[in-house]
Parts: sequence; C-alpha cells; structure tokens
Amino acid sequence: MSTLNPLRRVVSHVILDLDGTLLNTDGIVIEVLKVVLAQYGKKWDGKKSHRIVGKTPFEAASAVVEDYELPCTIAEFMSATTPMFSNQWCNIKALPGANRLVRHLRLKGVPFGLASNSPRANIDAKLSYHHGWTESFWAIVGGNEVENGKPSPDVFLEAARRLKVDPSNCLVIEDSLPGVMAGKAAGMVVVAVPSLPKQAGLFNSADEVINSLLDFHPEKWGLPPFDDWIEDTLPIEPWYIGGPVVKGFGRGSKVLGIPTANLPAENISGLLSEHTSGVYFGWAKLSTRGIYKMVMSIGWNPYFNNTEKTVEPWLLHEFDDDFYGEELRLVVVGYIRPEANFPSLDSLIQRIRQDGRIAEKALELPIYAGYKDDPYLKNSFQLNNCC
Ligand code: ADP
Ligand code: RBF
Ligand code: MG
Repeated sequence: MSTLNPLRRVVSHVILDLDGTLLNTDGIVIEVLKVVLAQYGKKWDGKKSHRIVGKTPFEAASAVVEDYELPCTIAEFMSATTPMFSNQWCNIKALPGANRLVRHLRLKGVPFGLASNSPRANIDAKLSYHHGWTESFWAIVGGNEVENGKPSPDVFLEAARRLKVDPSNCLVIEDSLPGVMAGKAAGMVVVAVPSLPKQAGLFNSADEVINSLLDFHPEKWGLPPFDDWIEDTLPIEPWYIGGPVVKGFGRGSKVLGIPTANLPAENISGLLSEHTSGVYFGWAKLSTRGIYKMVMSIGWNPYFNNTEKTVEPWLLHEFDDDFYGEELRLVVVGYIRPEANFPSLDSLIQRIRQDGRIAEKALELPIYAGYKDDPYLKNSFQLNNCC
C-alpha cells in the first residue's frame, strides 16, 4: 500500500534548520537573556519569545533592546551576551527525535543539508557537541555566508546550490515563522515543527505542521520511512521523573473517568522543557504498592486549553483509594502520538482508552518490558526523585 498522497510533492533532498529544530537552543537563550535583563532591572516576559525565535543574532538583539527599552546600543548588548551564549553551547541538548532523524537520513543515503541564520562559526561550535552530526551534512550554510538571513530564501537557495539540486526537490524542516517563509520563498516543501506552544495556527503557509520531530513521516514526501515504530509505538531513550503525588486540575476522574496522578511542578519543570508534548507510556512505581503499567500525556491538553504544561500519568490498574502524597516514580520508554483536540469529550475519552490499550500491549514487548526492573524503580525511595 502506498502512503503517498497524489497531491503531495515528492522530494529527494532535505534541508534542516538548526536552532529550535534540531537543538533546544531556546531554553539556553532565555536563561542568558533573563540574567542580562536582570542586570538592567528588567524581567523576562515569555510572551515575547516569538520576537526572537528564528531571527539573526542582530535582529534578535535589536528586538530585545527595543522591547525592554534597554539603555544601551544593540552593539553593547551583543558584546555582553555573545560570550555568555558561547559558554552555554556545550549545554544545548538535541531536541527529541533530532538524533534519530540525522541518523535515519544518513543511513538511508538521503542527501541533506543544514541552513541556519546563525553565523557559520557558531553553527560549527554548536554541532561539535553532537556526535556524528557535522560529518553527516552534505552542506552547511550559515547566515553570514549569504546576503540576507531568513525570511529571505538565500540560505536555503545556497544550500540547494551546494547540494546540486533544484530547490523544488528540497524539503525544509523549520521551527520558526521566518524560517518557514524563507523555505516557501525558495520554492521548497516546508514542514513546520513550531518550537513555541500553541502557534500551529500561524504556520498555515507550511505544507505540513507537526508537533515534534517524532511525528515526521518522511514517506509522505517520497523519502524512505523510519523503520523503528513497533505496534503503534516508538521506542525512545528512556527518561525518569518522580515525586510525591499532588492535586491536579480536579477533572481526571470527575470529567473523564480517567484519574491522572500529578507530580509537583518544581520536580518536573526541567524535564518538561526538554520533552515535547504528546502521549507517552512506561512503568510507574508507587512506593508502598508496587510497579504498574502507565500511559500519560505531556502538554497543554488542547481539549481543555490549559495554560500550563503538565504531565498526566494514568496508571493502568484499578486502585481502591487515592494515593495523594505517596512517592511516584516513572520510567518513560515510548511514544504514541501528539496531543490532539477532539470534537467531543467522548471522543477524547475513547482515544485515551485506546492509548491505554496500546501501552498495555506494548509494555509486554521485550524492548519495553525490561524497564520494569530499572534500578530507578527498584532502589530505595530515600534517594530522592529526579535523575
Ligand atoms: P487530580 O485533579 O488530583 O489530578 P484526578 O481526578 O485526576 O485528580 O485523580 C487523580 C488521583 O486519583 C491520583 O492523584 C491518585 O491519588 C488517584 N488514582 C486512583 N487511581 C488512579 C490511577 N489508576 N491512575 C492515576 N491516579 C489514580
Ligand atoms: N488531553 C487532550 O486535550 N488531548 C489529548 O490528546 C490527550 N491525550 C491524553 C492521553 C492520555 C493517555 C492521558 C492519560 C491523558 C490525555 N489527555 C489529553 C489529558 C486529559 O485531558 C487530562 O488527563 C485531563 O485534562 C485531566 O487533567
Ligand atoms: Mg490528574
């Protein structure tokens, strides 16, 4: 069976953006800006993130100086922040699915390049911390190597020129609006993977909007498919969270009939910013009761349009009573799907129950079953919560 939609264009080459698409740069940028703004007695405003995402360093600096009415020139601001950013490059993590994508394109022989608004020297420095990346790209183009940065198409056109391919045969993956505009202006197919939450609506010029790289299906565009999905699940590098069970939104059992045991925000905020929203599963341990299968959502629960990103683990077991205050530990081992909105509460409930059945079955597979014996679940609970 072919999964190719006849209306979809087929491509042969891929061009990736770096910051916000492959690398979780935004967190580092925000940390640095918080420190610098504090020196001027100002406070970072998360709602202004869109003013810097996808911009060249100079444009981003001018936006901050202007928005926060800083009493300095753009050049002064940049000479303060540039060394601070450079010091942080070693701490920038790959986004979920980035290593998997780079490895896949390389192993399948798909020619792929990198096109970023960052200066080439910065790109090289950032890539050097990610094993096997630099040598995987067939071409790398920095913002300083062309006349104009994104949203101008220059970086993408230059990447296509170096890849020796017609721009119309290229697929761009981009997290930012200027990047999507640049890819479209270059005549390329563009898959947007917005790095800021609740922004999907702004990306209507993209050919497809996905929630994370885990949701990229190359075969839709005539490229070789990933072959790591198993029984509707995608194995991921396991990650670990824990803490005492606290009160959530008060609607899991009441509204959905599906209780979800919430963890304290302060225990999970770092991990939450590292992991993209979606439905995941794994193993859960309750200190005094035992180890259970678990399926959970991470994100803003689009159906309820929450303002906070939360983790909502549903333990796949009938309990006779609540367990607020008990220590809960989770090993998250696989991914099922992006969070979605639903036309009715009943369709949301049906979908969550289906996620439960998928997780229940998948956790029997050897690739996931072994994590039931993970030391994080077995060890004494004195050791505290997070790894
Ligand atoms: P809250 O608003 O606190 O999240 P919920 O209605 O989602 O309320 O219920 C969650 C609570 O229900 C958990 O904190 C836990 O004490 C209890 N609970 C009982 N069974 C389960 C289960 N199978 N999975 C998760 N939590 C459960
Ligand atoms: N909420 C959504 O709005 N969209 C979803 O796709 C979604 N998927 C979920 C999948 C699972 C396995 C679980 C346990 C919850 C999911 N929820 C989703 C969250 C649900 O809305 C949440 O548990 C309640 O809002 C309780 O606060
Ligand atoms: Mg809950």
